[in-house]
Amino acid sequence: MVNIGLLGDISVGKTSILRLFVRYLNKGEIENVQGGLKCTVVKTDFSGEATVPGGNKDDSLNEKETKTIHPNRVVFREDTSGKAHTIFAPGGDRQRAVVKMGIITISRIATQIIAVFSLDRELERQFEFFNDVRFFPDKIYVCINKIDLLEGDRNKKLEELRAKITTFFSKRKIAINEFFDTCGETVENFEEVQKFNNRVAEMILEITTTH
Ligand SMILES: Nc1nc2c(ncn2[C@@H]2O[C@H](COP(=O)(O)OP(=O)(O)O)[C@@H](O)[C@H]2O)c(=O)[nH]1
Ligand SMILES: [Mg+2]
Repeated sequence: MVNIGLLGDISVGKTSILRLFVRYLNKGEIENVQGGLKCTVVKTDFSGEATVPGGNKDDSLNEKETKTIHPNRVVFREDTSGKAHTIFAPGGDRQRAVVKMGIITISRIATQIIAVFSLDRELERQFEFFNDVRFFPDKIYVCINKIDLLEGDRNKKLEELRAKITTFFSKRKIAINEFFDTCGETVENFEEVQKFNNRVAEMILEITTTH
């Protein structure tokens, strides 16, 4: 059994990634991705999600801006082997004591960590989040999310970002197993949306099945 912790600054897409993964399981899409296999959702808990009053999502579409207070959680099972795994995604707002407690708890119980970064803001700001996380394994995974927002020469920019992230963690003696580039939303007008949505599912499957 693998316990995955998704950690990262506020609004990088941790909750979206978890919801997308659940959708892949519920719709059977999980079997069609690279390394795909049949899995079933055992339990989901998104009760730690609170609606942000006056958030900037469109209320008329019944989309509400939400913020994670208590850690979200998904338990799923590989149908063939029967192995169960849990993914935890605490909130990112470490200024709030209750959220920070969730981050620290999850960083302790997770056996694998995915550090999530977003392409909508400077990396330096996002690194601050990790300065508070005290319990880290020697090796982690990194997810670069919101790939749809990357403009220009994608490979060149991703190389630069990966180098910066590697340097940041190596100062703390943390190595990086692998980088995953993802899109955690069903973004319209993004041609490769399916490919990068799939990467979310592939990332979680790869991490759970190789440990
Ligand atoms: N463009 C884009 N937006 C995303 C992506 N993933 C998440 N979002 C949006 O980013 C915002 C924050 O996402 P959320 O999952 O709540 O972030 P969390 O605070 O890390 O849990 C939401 O409005 C999501 O719809 C992505 O891959 N691309
Ligand atoms: Mg969240």
